[in-house]
Amino acid sequence: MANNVDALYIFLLVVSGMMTVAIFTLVLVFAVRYRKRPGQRAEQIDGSHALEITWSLIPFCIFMVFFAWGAIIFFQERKPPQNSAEVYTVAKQWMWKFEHMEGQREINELHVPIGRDVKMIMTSQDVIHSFFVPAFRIKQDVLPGRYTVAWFHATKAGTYHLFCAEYCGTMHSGMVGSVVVMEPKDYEAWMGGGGNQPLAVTGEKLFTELGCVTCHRSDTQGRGPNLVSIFGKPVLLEDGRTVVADENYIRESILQPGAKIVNGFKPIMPTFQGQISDEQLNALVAYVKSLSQAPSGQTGGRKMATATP
Ligand SMILES: [Cu+2]
Repeated sequence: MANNVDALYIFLLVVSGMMTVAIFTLVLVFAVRYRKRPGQRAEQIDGSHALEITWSLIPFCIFMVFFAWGAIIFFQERKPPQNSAEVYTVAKQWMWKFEHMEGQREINELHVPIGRDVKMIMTSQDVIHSFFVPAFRIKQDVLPGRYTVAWFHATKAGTYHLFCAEYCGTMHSGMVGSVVVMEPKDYEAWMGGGGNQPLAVTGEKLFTELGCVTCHRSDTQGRGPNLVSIFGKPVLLEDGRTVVADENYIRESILQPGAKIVNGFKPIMPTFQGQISDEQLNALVAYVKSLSQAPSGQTGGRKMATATP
């Protein structure tokens, strides 16, 4: 992606440079060539449609190239590929907290392997931050109260700067870190240590502890919707709207259960706003997502927790 961004940027620079040179050259040439001479009078010109159409159409076409090229890159950068490795990210004054699906947690350092698509699912615990890795040419605001997403595919081993690119308070300039890109075998070795609990398993435990499991059952008897295989699918709401069950939808349904009531259910779920941390919320979202993953998915198709009577 970085190469594409650079190519567009260089194209913009070259076109701007050429236009600047052309304009200044013409200013000088015309100033000399059409300078005032004794006895000469100005001639009235009534305009030329051909000329006006030409000087409108050519710049228009050039700008449309900027637009189309930029839009293509924009959509590529916005849309993480399916089956990306996911990293849940919580930004706060003034640090970056990362949690891998396998359960590894890191602060201000993010380890990733070469050649894998990595999707960052990010939220903030306080103010607006911005996830910025200049070497990858990605910058994405990180907001409190919702998820934003960025993704990258690292191609070269090394350690790359990570910055917060949104002024977020006194120590904003210290909110820096690094992305460590490793050879796959080094990454496996790094991952192997620690014996961490996968995020979805943490989520499953919370799902039981918080009592979610008593209403959200995998059979049809539950007072809440069955959550198996809902992720990424359209959900029909009580008011007739249809929304896609993405990360933000699951997040909102936990924090503001009344915001989007699923068709056929009653607004009886209590809110968990202020009662669970962003990390716990991420674990719950990861768990609900894991209920929809094919057995070949990264955490394997999980079965839904069942309430013990
Ligand atoms: Cu910040």
